[in-house]
Amino acid sequence: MKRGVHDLALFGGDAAFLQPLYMGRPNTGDRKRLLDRLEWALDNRWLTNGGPLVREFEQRIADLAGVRNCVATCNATAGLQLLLREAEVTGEVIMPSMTFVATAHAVRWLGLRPVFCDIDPDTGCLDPKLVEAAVTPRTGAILGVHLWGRPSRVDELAAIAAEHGLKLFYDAAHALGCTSRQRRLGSFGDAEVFSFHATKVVNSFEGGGIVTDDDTRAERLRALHNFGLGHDGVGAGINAKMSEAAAAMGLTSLEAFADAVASNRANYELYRQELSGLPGVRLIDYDPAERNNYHYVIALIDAGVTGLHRDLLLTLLRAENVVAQPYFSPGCHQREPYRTEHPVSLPHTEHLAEQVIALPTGPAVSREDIRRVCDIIRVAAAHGPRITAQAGA
Ligand code: T4K
Repeated sequence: MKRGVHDLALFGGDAAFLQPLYMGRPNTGDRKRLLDRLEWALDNRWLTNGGPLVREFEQRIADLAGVRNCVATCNATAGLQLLLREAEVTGEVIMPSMTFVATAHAVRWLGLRPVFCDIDPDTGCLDPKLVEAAVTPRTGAILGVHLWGRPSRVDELAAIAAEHGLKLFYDAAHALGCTSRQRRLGSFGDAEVFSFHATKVVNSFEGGGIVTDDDTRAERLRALHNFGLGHDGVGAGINAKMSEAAAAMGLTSLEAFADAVASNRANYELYRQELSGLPGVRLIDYDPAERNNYHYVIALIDAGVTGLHRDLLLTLLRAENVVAQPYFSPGCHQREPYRTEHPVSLPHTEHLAEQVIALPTGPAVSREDIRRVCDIIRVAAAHGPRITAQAGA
């Protein structure tokens, strides 16, 4: 018989955490700095349409990515759409399925077809060999994703794009402050898009940033995200601007970025230490030669070894008030409308999606919290088959 979440509590029904422990807690920075900025914007009576706080935020993000231009947007999904629209991409867009569904929906919403390509299991990002094989006369662009801030195979993808005359863009939603061979993510391909959603390492409540070295592209994007005004050549634009309130939060969160990365890294290392040697539970690695923001602590749960499926572990954690997330499962190709419209089998993506779990981290999560989360995982993994039988799973 299937049981409710609370019947599955491992610690005698007493919640291990009295308050929910979330992954994705916002990095809000210094509240006084935020409120001062908001006051300043109100006094200034300039609230949106390329105000001074947005301009300052754009400059800081461009500097961080090591590029000439950043166009701040209302979110990253709209940023991806603007890029594809500006480049007049048609037909098919080759992309991974192992990503948040926003990447695929951004493409589909424009009437383009996402062509899902399997990943390189070492990186979780597009496998260039399979990208090459997926190119057809209908291909309009390649859209890579730097999953969890780990870099895509940027050189190989650039070579494929150049050979076939394709645009190459990156969804860099997770990748602020990360590098590929010491070069900042954000500076590859024709352009990249960061997300500043509340749950990201730097947040502007909602927000995105398109970064590119191409001044003409940036100028056209700037017009396109403001109804196309001021640039007759771009056609019909839309409203995808960032507000001054969002930029106030973005700038404040950015001031806390270095501290957030340091605490994320310490959290990641503690999880690693606590879970090391636990059969069937493995944390994904970050290349020590690269920079990463360590924003995601991703554990892979091998049910064949633990006797406990990832979904049941998520339920057990939830019963103890720990809100972890299956980022990203199922893969986009297994979600509607894609699975009905264009069924495809992607073995590496499916294998990874079956195992993945994003654990609570961020500046609001204490070392004691992490030890307790790991206690729960250890107990669950030690009794996997029995718990599975009891849950009727
Ligand atoms: N590409 C990639 C690879 C992405 O990961 C994303 C977004 C995008 C593109 C699109 O970027 P945007 O257009 O959003 O800028 C969340 C976010 O909504 C989404 O932005 C993010 N990726 C995705 C990974 O996560 P949900 O539906 O899973 O979020 P939700 O509400 O379940 O929250 C996740 C966790 O964060 C929970 O444990 C609660 C906690 N949380 C959340 C919010 C909003 C907080 O503690 N405080 C908060 O304010 O999608």
